[in-house]
Amino acid sequence: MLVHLDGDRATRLQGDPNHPITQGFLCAKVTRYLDREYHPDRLLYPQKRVGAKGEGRFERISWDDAIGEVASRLSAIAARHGSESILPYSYGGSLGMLNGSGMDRRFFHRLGASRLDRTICASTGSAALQLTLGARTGTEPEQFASSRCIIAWGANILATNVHLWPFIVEARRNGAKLYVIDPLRTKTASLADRHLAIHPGSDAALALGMMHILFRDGLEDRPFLEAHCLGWEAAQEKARSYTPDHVARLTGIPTDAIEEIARDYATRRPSVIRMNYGIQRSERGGVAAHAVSLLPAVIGSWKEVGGGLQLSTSGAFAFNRDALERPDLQWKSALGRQARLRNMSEIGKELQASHESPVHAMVVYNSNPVAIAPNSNLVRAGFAREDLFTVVLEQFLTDTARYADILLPATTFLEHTDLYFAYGHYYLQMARPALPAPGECKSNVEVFRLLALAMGFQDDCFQDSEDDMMRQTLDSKHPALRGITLEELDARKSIRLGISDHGAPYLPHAAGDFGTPSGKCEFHADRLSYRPPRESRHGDGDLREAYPLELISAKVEAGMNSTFGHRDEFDAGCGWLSIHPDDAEERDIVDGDSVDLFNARGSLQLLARRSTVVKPGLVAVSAVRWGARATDGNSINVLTSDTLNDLGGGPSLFSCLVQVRRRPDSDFRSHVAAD
Ligand SMILES: Nc1nc2c(c(=O)[nH]1)N[C@H]1C(S)=C(S)[C@@H](COP(=O)(O)OP(=O)(O)OC[C@H]3O[C@@H](n4cnc5c(=O)[nH]c(N)nc54)[C@H](O)[C@@H]3O)O[C@H]1N2
Ligand SMILES: Nc1nc2c(c(=O)[nH]1)N[C@H]1C(S)=C(S)[C@@H](COP(=O)(O)OP(=O)(O)OC[C@H]3O[C@@H](n4cnc5c(=O)[nH]c(N)nc54)[C@H](O)[C@@H]3O)O[C@H]1N2
Ligand SMILES: [Mo]
Repeated sequence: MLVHLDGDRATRLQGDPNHPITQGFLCAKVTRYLDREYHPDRLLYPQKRVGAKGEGRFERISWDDAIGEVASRLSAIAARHGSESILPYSYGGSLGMLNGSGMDRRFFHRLGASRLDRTICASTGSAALQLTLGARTGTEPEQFASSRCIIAWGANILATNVHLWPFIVEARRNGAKLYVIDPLRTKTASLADRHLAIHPGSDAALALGMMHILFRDGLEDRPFLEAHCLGWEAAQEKARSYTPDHVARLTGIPTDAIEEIARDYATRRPSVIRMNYGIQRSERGGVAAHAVSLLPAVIGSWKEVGGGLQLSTSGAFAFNRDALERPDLQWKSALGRQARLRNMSEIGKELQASHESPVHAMVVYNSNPVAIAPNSNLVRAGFAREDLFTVVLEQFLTDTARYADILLPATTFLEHTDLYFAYGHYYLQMARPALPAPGECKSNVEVFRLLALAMGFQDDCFQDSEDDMMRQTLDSKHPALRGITLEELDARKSIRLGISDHGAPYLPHAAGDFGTPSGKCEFHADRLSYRPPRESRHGDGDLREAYPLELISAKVEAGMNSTFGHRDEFDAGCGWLSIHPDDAEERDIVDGDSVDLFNARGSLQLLARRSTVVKPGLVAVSAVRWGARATDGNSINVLTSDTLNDLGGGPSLFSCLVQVRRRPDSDFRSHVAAD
């Protein structure tokens, strides 16, 4: 992206017209990033808590005092309770490698802190790809332009992946057909040729149903299966019972649509699947992602430009992560045991004082766990513990920042140097600061460097500059990084990774080459079956009686998880519950009514909107608004479950049963237009 400057002030942000993916435009949320950059609520100085935990009252202190206090408290806690009682918590605030998984990792490794299992977003789907393909390889976005059948599977492309859309538009201009498989009629779904409004969590059944039809009609690519796949015969056998009629009952998708998508997928070639992480955020999301990721092998579409599948692209290249993160500095017990691994999706449980190995200090950066982690009443209770020492590095006073004992002001991506690995595409990028850091903001790299020095860590790596760190990271044997230097990045900013020769289309599995133990695409037929999630209308009977509606709290165009929680429009957008007119009628709810959305885990106050974006039995709320912006102080995740799903230790955010009730005090029934 380009930053237009007037002196040292930015006047406009723009997509780089010369960038093959950005193509001159930015997404809805970042195009207005300057309002965030210069927002009066930016945190500008280090602060120390003076109010109660969570109250958000602080007083300004100096950086020297802040770093001194954090270092001495962490040292004391490590000495008294062991270093594993200290936990870093970070995720998607920055996709920069230095500020997201660089100096911070070195610091916590050296400290001997508990390790964080970063599962909140993508670990389930990643594990599924690993199982099927042996790597997280995926079709290049550019190749979508050559596809004739595109399936967006649990992928709200227009909202969350808008830079793929121009390629889809181009493909459709050439006659491609777009299917969207999503329980919600998202904007993406409403623009599809056919929207399959699947029951949440039933994707494995649909994938097996498609397999059934492909094999039944002889549409499979037998040579590809025979040469490059393992276990497909057993999967074919498994798929036999997933007849279109049966699958229609399991998924809520009409039989004719199941027949149509399977036939088009096999015959309108090349055909490609854009699976996104929406599909794996349910109790059985791992099996679902595994089942879907087998389909390209069944029809042999990995051979074609514009075929295959994309969930992730990150398995096609490898940086020198060891040099960047320095896992060798880690604490190990005399018996070689590594520090405890704590799952970030279970942070509520991890923070309970009664835990077998209690956490006594948290350092949070690039994340807002009080808002975004499931079962947030439990998370909040953990953060409220008086005996928990909490440090938060933030740009804004988020729900989590309110619980900080020491709150440190962070730079934005416009103000620090970083290396950005390719997410959804195959370009490596580097950015130098375009703008000066306001007030006393510091980058994560700088803060962890200062902390390391204050704690007396002598290792040379804590003296490294950002440039040192980038050179170390680029120093990889992986062919995709061959010849890419910091100098070249400085000159060009964005460089295509060497994933194919001379810029030829990237076809990772045209001739097999799977990274699995067998070297083949692996069909794990033993796992391939459909069981309904417990938290679904087909699941556990008792739960369903009390909480008959399924909640999906998916992402929106205007937000980035909870990052833009300070914006009024985003905030207002997340205050609505979409409920089908039939379900609203049954509960005497009209547009604009104030309602309680609740289950056994929590309750949330919202405004209702009758809408056919959801089908009967389903409700939807946009995610994730800060609790601090809601009248009752609650984020949507008071309702979501911290039950882990079936693969990779991920959360089951989208398997969530709820009930809705009109609030007794809802006597003003405002007139609000239905959407
Ligand atoms: N504008 C914007 N862009 C973003 C983000 C953002 O918050 N805002 N977040 C970024 C991040 S962190 C991520 S991980 C990606 C995620 O990108 P996506 O995976 O596209 O986003 P989600 O909203 O998690 O889920 C996508 C869709 O899955 C649907 N879904 C829910 N349950 C099921 C199911 O059981 N089966 C199927 N087939 N579909 C289901 C939801 O209704 C939703 O429309 O987006 C990134 N891009
Ligand atoms: N109900 C529900 N819950 C969800 C999801 C959902 O779809 N529905 N999505 C899940 C997913 S996919 C994800 S990835 C997680 C995301 O959860 P998080 O990773 O916590 O993402 P954000 O809410 O965007 O919060 C990131 C924070 O990092 C801060 N930040 C940005 N850059 C920097 C920096 O350079 N330094 C520091 N110190 N801070 C910085 C931002 O100000 C922001 O407050 O949420 C998950 N939770
Ligand atoms: Mo995510």
